Amino acid sequence: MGKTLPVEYGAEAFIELLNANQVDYIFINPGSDTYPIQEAIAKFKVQGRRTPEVVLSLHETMAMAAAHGYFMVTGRPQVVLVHVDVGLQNVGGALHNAQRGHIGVILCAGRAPWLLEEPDQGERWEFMWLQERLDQASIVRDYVKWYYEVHSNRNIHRVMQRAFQLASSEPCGPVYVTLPLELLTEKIDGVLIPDVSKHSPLSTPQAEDKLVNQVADMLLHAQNPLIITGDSGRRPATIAPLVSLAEALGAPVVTSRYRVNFPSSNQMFAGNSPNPYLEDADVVVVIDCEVPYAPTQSKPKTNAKIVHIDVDPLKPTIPMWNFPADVLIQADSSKFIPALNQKVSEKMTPKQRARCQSRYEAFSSVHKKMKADWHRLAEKGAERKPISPDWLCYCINEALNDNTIVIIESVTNTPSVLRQIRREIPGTFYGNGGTSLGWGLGAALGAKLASPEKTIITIVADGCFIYGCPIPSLWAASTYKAPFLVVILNNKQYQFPKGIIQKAYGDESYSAKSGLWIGIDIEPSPNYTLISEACQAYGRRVEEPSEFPAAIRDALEVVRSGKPAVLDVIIEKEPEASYFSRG
Ligand SMILES: Cc1ncc(C[n+]2csc(CCOP(=O)(O)OP(=O)(O)O)c2C)c(N)n1
Ligand SMILES: [Mg+2]
Repeated sequence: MGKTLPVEYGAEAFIELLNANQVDYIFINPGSDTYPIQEAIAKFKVQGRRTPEVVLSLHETMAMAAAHGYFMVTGRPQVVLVHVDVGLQNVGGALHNAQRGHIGVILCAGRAPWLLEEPDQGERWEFMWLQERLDQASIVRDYVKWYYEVHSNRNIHRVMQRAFQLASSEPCGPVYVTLPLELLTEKIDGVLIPDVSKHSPLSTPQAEDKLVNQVADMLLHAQNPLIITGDSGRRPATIAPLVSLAEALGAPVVTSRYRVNFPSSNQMFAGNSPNPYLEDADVVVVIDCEVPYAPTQSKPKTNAKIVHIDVDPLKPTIPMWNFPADVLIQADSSKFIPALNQKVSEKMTPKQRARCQSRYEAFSSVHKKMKADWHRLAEKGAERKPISPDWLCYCINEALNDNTIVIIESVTNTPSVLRQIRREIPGTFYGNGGTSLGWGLGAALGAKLASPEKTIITIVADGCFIYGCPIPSLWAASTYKAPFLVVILNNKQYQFPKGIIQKAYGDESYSAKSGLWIGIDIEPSPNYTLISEACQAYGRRVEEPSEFPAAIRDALEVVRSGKPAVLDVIIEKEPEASYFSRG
């Protein structure tokens, strides 16, 4: 049974429903339709009643990225509140990121008033005719799990409860709710607060024992097993049994660039690309992956046995998802992996154990060589100017501790980040699950709000820094005392689209021969230091490789003292072993 709370207006009912669902933050960009909610929050604060805190988001992209960052750290959906159709349009690609990253968010927007008459409070302004759409939800429909417009305050509690339940049920994702002005300003007596425990997220599936047994047998008979993980580390309970399983089998584990799925110091850690191993593997276990490999780069041999484990293994939101699988299992990996680990250890014969042990030793040597090569790559770049990204990331790694969360949006320099930045502890490393650039700064803000005791570093490419709404993000970081460090990998260009031209047309292209790279150069590079200082952040440009270790130490000091900081590091344009030369 729920309970009724006294409230005077629909907007206050909305706030009480957020309270009931323990929403900590509303990331708001207001408009002519959100004022009843703003007024309700002011009233609650004056009256000493609980209300989510408000983060004024000076761009909607930042609002969504911050809610993304908050969810990825806590697993709890927050609210993004924007202005009618135009605000929703501005959320833009940040919603794509939330959808592809399985991030629970309650996205809300007002709409132009239904009525042409004056509302009870407020006014029907002239621009409201322009803001009404035939189908406002169509702006976001393809990116959300569910959408709805509240039709009556008599069931606003049901609508909001369903929104929370859907956003936080696996696979998690954003949902969208339209809040009509007439309802927010409507006088009401109270709001029914549902018993939240009766609307909890869906319990996740545990695969049948028969399937666990089948996969265990496949692995125990394998000559060359390979494990590929996507974002299984979002559930920290997967990590210890995955370590134990990989060690027992002597099976290499490839991890994605999104999460700590497997400790990088472990001897079975195989890096972040399946390409070097895929063609030799006879059994491939794919866990929680949207895209396990790119078939144009490498693919499993035709007689390899392939297992996919995912809570949503068919990926219905990806129109063509045609990865072959001998066994396609719908299961929560935090339940499946421990069961598989247990089964493998129960069934392993002494002969199999000996084979796994020798495989373990053989792969340990591969791991050691890989690490030594990576180290050499960093050392080789130590004196290079412009700064080598491998050496830069090596220095960042030296400055980290276990209390630091690293958030990356490093585009073509992601291989350097992944090679040099070692993360062992779950929840200390995140990447964007989607592809819309401009995520890193907002995500860092959300992560800092979610874990004020941690130090947050975001490593972003120069293009991403600009897309990432630096003024709104740094302003919010400073205003809401949520400081983080930004390291800009400034290659003064869009290296990725340049690489695409190079791959497509080769050295004989007009672009290559003339040096006319159209739509690529960000030169002169904007003065990111001045932008940072304009937002009460510390800013420093670093061009000398030898200066960077001291620069990051100083910048971290600044951040720990409560001020955001930005290091604009000028790096090589086309480094060795970049995204386009990956193995
Ligand atoms: C919102 C958005 N717009 C455009 C793109 C296409 N795009 C992919 S990579 C890239 C260039 C990124 O440049 P930068 O952030 O400097 O990284 P670099 O390629 O230099 O490593 C662009 C424009 C995108 N993914 N997202
Ligand atoms: Mg760039």
